Amino acid sequence: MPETNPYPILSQVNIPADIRNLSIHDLKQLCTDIRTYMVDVISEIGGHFGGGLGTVELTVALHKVFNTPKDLIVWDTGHQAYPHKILTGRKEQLKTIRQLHGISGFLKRNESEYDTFGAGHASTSISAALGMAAAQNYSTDKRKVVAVIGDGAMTGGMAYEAMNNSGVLKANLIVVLNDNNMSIAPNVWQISNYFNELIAHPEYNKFKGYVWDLTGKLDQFGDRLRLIAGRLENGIKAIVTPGMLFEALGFRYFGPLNGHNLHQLVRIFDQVKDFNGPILIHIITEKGKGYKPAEGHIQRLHASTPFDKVTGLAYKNEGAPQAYTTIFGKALVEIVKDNPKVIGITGAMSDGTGLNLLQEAYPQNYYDVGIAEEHAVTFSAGMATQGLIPVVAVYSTFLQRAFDHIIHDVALQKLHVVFALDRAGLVGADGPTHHGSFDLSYLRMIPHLVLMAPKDEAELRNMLYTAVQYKKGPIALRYPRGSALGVELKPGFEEIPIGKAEVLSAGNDVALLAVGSMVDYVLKAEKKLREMGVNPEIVNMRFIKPLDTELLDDIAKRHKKIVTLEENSIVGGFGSGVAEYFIDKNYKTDILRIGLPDYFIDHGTQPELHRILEIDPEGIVKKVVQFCESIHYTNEVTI
Ligand SMILES: Cc1ncc(C[n+]2csc(CCOP(=O)(O)OP(=O)(O)O)c2C)c(N)n1
Repeated sequence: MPETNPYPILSQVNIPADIRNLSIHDLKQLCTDIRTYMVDVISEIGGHFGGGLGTVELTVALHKVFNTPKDLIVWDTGHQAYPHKILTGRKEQLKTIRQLHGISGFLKRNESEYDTFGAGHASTSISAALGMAAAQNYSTDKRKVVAVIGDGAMTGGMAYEAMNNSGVLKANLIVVLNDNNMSIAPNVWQISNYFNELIAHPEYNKFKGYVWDLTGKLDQFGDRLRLIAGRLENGIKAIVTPGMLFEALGFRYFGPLNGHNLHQLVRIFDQVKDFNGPILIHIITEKGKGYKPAEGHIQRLHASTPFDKVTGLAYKNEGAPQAYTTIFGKALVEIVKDNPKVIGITGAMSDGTGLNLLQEAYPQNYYDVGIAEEHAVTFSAGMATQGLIPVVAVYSTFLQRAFDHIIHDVALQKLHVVFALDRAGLVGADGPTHHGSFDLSYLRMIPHLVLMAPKDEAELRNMLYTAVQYKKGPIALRYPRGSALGVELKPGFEEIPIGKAEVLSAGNDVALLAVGSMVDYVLKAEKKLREMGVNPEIVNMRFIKPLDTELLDDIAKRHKKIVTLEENSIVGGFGSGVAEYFIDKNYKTDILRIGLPDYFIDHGTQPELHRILEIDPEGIVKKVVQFCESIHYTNEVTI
């Protein structure tokens, strides 16, 4: 029997031009093919999933109606753009997504001319698209610009700043609001609740059907008429209200439409694409659409490691120690049990940060503020003024958003806010938008802020406890993505003296000063170093700020060679702090800083990236031995 092609239409499509002449019937089959292909590929290799399943019809409709790549589509965040990648020349490459040297899991300008704007962090699309739309004023060959933003990303303040500015500029910009009522977890968007109530309203549905039938026959004037008719209709004032927020900001609002009705999407895009001024098209979609396990799953398989296609369940990593995230979440629950003034705050990342455990145990001590990291920080500052102890649990990369808020709202007022930074260091498959490469640099410079990094999960627990006890001002701890080391966890907590390091091994050839994840790697490198005749003193510095200056003074007396190790950019990080201290003290010491280089690091697994950057135990041995030899050599020449 001849094999049936599982993707009959998709196998004939490589770029958007291939779909422009397809019938609606074939386009619908194309949507089915894309879903099947996504399930086949992503179940094998893992990746973002639910969002993309929800944007299949939207992606097909956009590329059918708009003349991409000349016309510009800006995807917010980018995790939902797998169908876009499939349709824009990267069908085969999808099999390499998020892998070393493979394509990125997000949009990347240097990956494809169809990726108009790089992203990974949420809520940037309308601003970027507005900039592109404004740029058309300087061009004779004008492009149309479309931003696609999810309801989750709409909880980020910049989306509103951009909409306000769009209205002022009267820019020719189409915003598609992809509303699936989900962020990663169920969304915390107040406006969404409002839409839902309206959409569920029987009068709304009755009227909507009537108006749609009538106006559907009236091509491009139909939608406008629909709004006007809505305003006139007696007793159904609610019908015009879904769009009123956007209309107040200067947008013409269309919707809500069924975002899985391809025919309807093609028609609305055709109708509005030549309109002037800002347009907002509100579509309702379902995250995980078309794949039963995702449709039924609470997080709609937002992202997953490889999984069983039938059940949707991720294959288990048997025997791996608990993740740092879980250790943190459990420790916080224990702390809150004894101290109800401690409050956990997340920006739409409850599972990602382990705060879901707090949410389950003590919901009244838990806040999800939406994808709004700036707000999360200032909200916490406000809480701290009232004697509460907020713990902002956030990925290192996303806290970058709130830099001014940490300085202006927290540190300047010496407020006791605890920052628990997950995913510090290289995160692996998510790549440069998500690596936590900079927190030691951007936090170390802030006055009054205490900054710590645990060497293992036991120390993480104690540092969290220490941070909660510390009443004098802001205090942060940062820990890596993934499994912890599997060390024994003692019941209870111990307070760690602020600014005190821990000497782990004695030696007199070189001092290896490490923080966080690098401590374990240095200990793994130790044996090899000693075998090679290098006797290192090994220190777990614990504190990046304040540094243990008493110990550093002592080390400066005993060592001529110092190596600092951190999983952070070497620019402005822990090593820079040590070097600055040594310069200020006029210590004549040679310092080698090992850390992340001063460029953006692509995606790959954590071990792959550590190996390539030579910050794994083998790389550390190599660098330390070279350093010791080169100093030795230099000294000989000088003498
Ligand atoms: C600034 C920032 N904070 C947090 C995240 C993590 N994050 C990635 S996607 C996502 C949910 C996005 O929801 P939505 O925009 O509705 O898209 P959907 O996945 O529902 O299609 C979150 C919170 C992020 N990417 N950027």
